[in-house]
Amino acid sequence: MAALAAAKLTGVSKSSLSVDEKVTPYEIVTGYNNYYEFGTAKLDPAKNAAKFQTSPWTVTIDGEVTKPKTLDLDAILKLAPIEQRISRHRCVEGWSMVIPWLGFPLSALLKQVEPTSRAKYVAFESVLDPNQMPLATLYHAGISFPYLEGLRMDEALHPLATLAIGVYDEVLPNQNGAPLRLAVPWKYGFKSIKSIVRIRLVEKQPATTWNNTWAKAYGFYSNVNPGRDYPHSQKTELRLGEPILRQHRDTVLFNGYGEQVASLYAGMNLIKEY
Ligand SMILES: Nc1nc2c(c(=O)[nH]1)N[C@H]1C(S)=C(S)[C@@H](COP(=O)(O)O)O[C@H]1N2
Ligand SMILES: [Mo]
Repeated sequence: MAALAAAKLTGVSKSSLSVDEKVTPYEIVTGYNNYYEFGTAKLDPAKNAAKFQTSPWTVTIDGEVTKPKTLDLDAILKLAPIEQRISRHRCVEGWSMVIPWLGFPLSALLKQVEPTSRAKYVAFESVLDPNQMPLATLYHAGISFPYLEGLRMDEALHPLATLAIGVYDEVLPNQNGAPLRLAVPWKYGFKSIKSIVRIRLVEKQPATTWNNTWAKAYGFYSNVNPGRDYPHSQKTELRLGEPILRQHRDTVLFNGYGEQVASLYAGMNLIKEY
């Protein structure tokens, strides 16, 4: 039997939030991945997640909300028009890409549950299925599972905080976090949590995986910041898929999205509150 072709998404509009930069080739975006539940080497997720079952899928959204909900993927896809959002992606490891996500603002999902005034943060949780993810253990990956992430409420409601359901012109490949993941382009890539099953609106800053693992290196905010070197220099990055002489570039504060997001951090010391 022939392999099923990836489902194409049509009727997509172009977001004005896209960057005008050369998009990273498909083979790199979908072949060079971090998804530790499926192994820690860059080529592992594409191989090991190939048979991961993403249907049926539900996301439960609860906590400090008036209308807690469990939505299936079809319901989520109907919440807002699907846009192409071409975004920079900067991993804390020092490489970067430009990824054409398909999705819509995370705020469209959060508004559904009517957050209360006590909702100050949003906590996200990835799927954890030991049967389908034998490598998702502290022993194999060096981090604990389920993978957890979080945003401050105002960050989560920012129009650049994207709920991605596709990449290029198709539904998300499993290795990219099918069927839905975050893309928070002004922060290091590990904030962009994959394969989300639970979202909780909470009063206090939630625990997050990489912060739990090594707090001195990985802060809750983890905004891209060439001025804060820990755990190694973050001043430059390697843009994957570019000719060798053009690969090296200077890393920019907030990954180049300062004009849109700097006001979220007015009055904060971004070296101390990293
Ligand atoms: N659940 C989960 N989400 C995750 C990760 C992970 O290991 N598990 N890796 C993060 C890291 S470090 C990066 S750089 C991005 C990579 O996304 P991509 O493979 O689609 O480029 O996913 C992030 N989201
Ligand atoms: Mo990353």
